[in-house]
Amino acid sequence: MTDHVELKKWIDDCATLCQPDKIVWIDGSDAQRDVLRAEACETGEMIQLNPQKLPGCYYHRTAVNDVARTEHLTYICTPTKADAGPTNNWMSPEEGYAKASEIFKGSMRGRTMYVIPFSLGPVGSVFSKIGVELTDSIYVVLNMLIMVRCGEEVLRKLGTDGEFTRCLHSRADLDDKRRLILHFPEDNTVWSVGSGYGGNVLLSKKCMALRLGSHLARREGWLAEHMLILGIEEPNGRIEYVAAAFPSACGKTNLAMLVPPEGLTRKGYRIWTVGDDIAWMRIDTDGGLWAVNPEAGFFGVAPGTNSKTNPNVMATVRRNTIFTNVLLRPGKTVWWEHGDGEPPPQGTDWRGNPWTPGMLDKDGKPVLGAHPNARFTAPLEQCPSRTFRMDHHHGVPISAIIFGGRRARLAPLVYQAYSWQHGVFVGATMASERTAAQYGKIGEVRRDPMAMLPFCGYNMGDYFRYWCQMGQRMNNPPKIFHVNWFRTDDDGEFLWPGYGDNLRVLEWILARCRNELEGVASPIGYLPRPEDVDLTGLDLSLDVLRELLRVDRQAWLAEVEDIAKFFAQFGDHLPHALSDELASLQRRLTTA
Ligand code: GTP
Ligand code: SPV
Ligand code: MN
Repeated sequence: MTDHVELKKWIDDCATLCQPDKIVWIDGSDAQRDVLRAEACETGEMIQLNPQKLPGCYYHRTAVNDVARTEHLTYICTPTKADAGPTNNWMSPEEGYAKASEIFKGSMRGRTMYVIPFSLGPVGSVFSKIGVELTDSIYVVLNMLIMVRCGEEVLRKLGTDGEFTRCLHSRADLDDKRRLILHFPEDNTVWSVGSGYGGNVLLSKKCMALRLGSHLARREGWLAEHMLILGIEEPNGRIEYVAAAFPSACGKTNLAMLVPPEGLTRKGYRIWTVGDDIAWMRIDTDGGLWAVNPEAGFFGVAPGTNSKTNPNVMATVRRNTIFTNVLLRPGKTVWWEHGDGEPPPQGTDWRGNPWTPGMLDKDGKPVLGAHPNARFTAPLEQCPSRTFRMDHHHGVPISAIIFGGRRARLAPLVYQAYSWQHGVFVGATMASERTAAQYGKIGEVRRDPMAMLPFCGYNMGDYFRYWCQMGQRMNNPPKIFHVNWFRTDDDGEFLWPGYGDNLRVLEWILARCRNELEGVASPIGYLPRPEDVDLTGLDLSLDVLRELLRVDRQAWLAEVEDIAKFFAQFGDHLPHALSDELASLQRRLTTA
C-alpha cells in the first residue's frame, strides 16, 4: 500500500507489540466499507437497522463501563509536568509507553489490525494534517469513515516521507482498570487502550485535532479549538461566519444546525453549517482569522434531539448513520429520550436489557432507554444546512467568537467583551455544569476555559498567553461574546427557549460586529438594550428578557473570588493580562 519507510516501520513495530492475526489497509472505498459492515454484523459488533426506514444505518452498544470520555485516564506525556500544566493528568513519556505497552502486548491476538490513513481538513490544504490510526475495532473504522477523509487519496498525499500523527488504538479487554488514553506531543503520537467509546478511540477527534493539535498550533502559529463554525446568511445575501466554544453536550451541534424561528424567517436568514465540534483557525494574509472544520462528520448527542428542537439533525441521521447506545426498537429502528414520538411500548435499552416505558430501577429511578450520552455518527454531507465551502482550502472568515456555558444563574443571555484581551479573560473564566459527556458528577459547576479544559494539550496558563498574542497579530480580530442559553427561574425552568431562537442573539452579535447597535456598558461587558433583541413571534415578555440580561453584582463578586482561586494554580504561567482583567472586573463591580 505504501513506500513510506517510517510509516511501514511504525506499523511493523505496533504489530510486533499487539500481535494481530492480520493487517488490513482501509482504502476509503464503499466496497470495502460494505464488507466491513457485513463482518461487524456477523460478529454481533453492529446490528443492521431496518433498511427501508433507515438505509445504511447501524446500531452499536458499547460496554456498560465505557459510555463516555474518561478524563481521569487521559494523560499528557511531556518531558516535565509543568509542560502539561495543573489542569492535565501527567505521566513521563517513559512511564506512559511502559505502562501502556503492558496492556497493548498481544492485545490484538485473534483480531485484525486496521490501518486508517486520514486527513484532518481538505486533503492538501495549508490547514490540513495527516494521521494514521491503527485499531482492532471495526466500529472505530466505520466511524472514522464517516468522521474524517480516509483512504488512498490521503496515502498518495503522504507520499514516501510526509509527516503524520501516529494513532494506536486497541480495545484490549475493555477493562477500565486497564484503560489509558496517552498523548506524546514530542513524538506526534497517541496511544489509546482499553476503551471502545467515541472520543477515547476516534483518535482523529479530541486526541489529534485538539490535544496534539493545540500543541502543533502553538508551535506553528494557529489555533485548534473545541468550537462549532456556522455561517449566517443575511437578508442581503452576505454570509458572516462565527465560531463558538461550548463545553461538551452544551449545544454546539444544535447551534451549528440552527433553523431560524418563524418570527425571523420572513427576514430571509439562512444558516450554513460548517462544523459542530472542532475548528482549526489561522491568520490569513488579510490579517483576519479564517477557520476550517477538520472533520467530515458529526458525532452528536442523541437524547434531547428531535424534529422540533433540531429538524436538520433529524434529516441528517436518516441514512448512513451509526447509532451508539440508544434504544433499539423491535422493528430495528431507534428511539431516545426527548426524541421524536411517544416512547415505544417496548424495546431493548442501551445495556441490552428488555425495556418498557416507565420502568424503575431498584432505587425507584426511571430506567432510561438510551444512555444520556448516546450518540449518532453521520456524514456532514447529509446535513440540509451543510456549507458549500467544506472543501475550500482557505476556510471561512470568522467575524465573531462566542464562548458559552450552562449556568443556571450567573451569566446573562449574552454580553460582549470590551476588547480581545477582555474576551480572552471571558473565555478563560468560562464555567459550566457538568454533563454526561464525560465521567464525573453531573450538574457540578466547573471551570472549563474556552471549553478546552479536557482538550488543551499543554499548560493552560501558556495557552491563555498564546490567545492574547494571537489577538495582537490580527489587524481586525473577531469580536468576542459570551452566551448562556441555560439560565433558569426559581422553579428550575429555562427562561430562554433556546435552539432556533438563539438566532435572535446571533442577530444582535452580528449587528454589534458591524457597529450598528449601541451596547449597554456593564461591569462584565456590553449588554444588549432589551429592545434590540428581536422577539417577533416569540411569547416572551420584556420582563423575562430583562431578567435574562440582569447582572447580579454580589454574585459576580463571589465569582471574582472563585476566579482568583482558579487562576492561582497557574502561578507564573498565568499572563499578567489576565490578572489585570480580573482586577478591572473587580473594580467595575465595586464602583457604581
Ligand atoms: P459535544 O458533542 O459533546 O461536544 O456537545 P455539543 O456542544 O455539540 O452539544 P449538543 O448540541 O449535542 O447539545 C447537547 C444538549 O444540549 C442536548 O440535550 C440539547 O437538547 C441541549 N441543548 C442544545 N441547545 C440548547 C438550547 O439552546 N437550549 C437548551 N435549553 N438546551 C439546549
Ligand atoms: C465531547 O465530549 O466533547 C464530544 C464527544 O464531542 S467525544 O468525541 O467523545 O469527545
Ligand atoms: Mn465535543
